[in-house]
Amino acid sequence: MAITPPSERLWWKEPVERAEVVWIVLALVWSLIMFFMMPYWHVVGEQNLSNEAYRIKPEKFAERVEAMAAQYTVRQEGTTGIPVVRPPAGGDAYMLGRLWEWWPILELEKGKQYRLHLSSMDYQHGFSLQPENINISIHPNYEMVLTITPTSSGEFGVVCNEFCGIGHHQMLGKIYVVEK
Ligand SMILES: [Cu+2]
Repeated sequence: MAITPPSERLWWKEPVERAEVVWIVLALVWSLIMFFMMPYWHVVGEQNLSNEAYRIKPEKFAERVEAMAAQYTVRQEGTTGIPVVRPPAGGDAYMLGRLWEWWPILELEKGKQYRLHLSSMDYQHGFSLQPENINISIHPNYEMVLTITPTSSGEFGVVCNEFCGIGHHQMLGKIYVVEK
């Protein structure tokens, strides 16, 4: 029975079974490979974002997004009334997440670098850029800043991939990348 002590009191002094040693070594080697793959893929595979995070109040962030929209809106998206904003190349671009939209729509220039600021007004949202598959979690009170350079032009979708309530599936945004 397990609640009684082992019959051999010095049970830890027994030699480890050979097969067990093999498995421990295999697991150790594999975990070390995975450990070093993380920084390796960050540089070579370009799989992780080199993002920065800052504290910011949602009201403050909303102010900045609205200031950008007020200054650089170039048109409205169809009949939706959603502004399409074209921030200056090389500058700051803002997008906010809230129940249930990514706002506003951005228009960026191919080959130009931008500082893309992302934050949430309410709950946790996911910023998933499709079809590029760039993903980052977005939280209220934190501003995530990504330094990005669009390498291809076209229309890119932003999908929320953190479940955020009844309208989660409708939480979409858009980024246009245009050639100069
Ligand atoms: Cu969401």
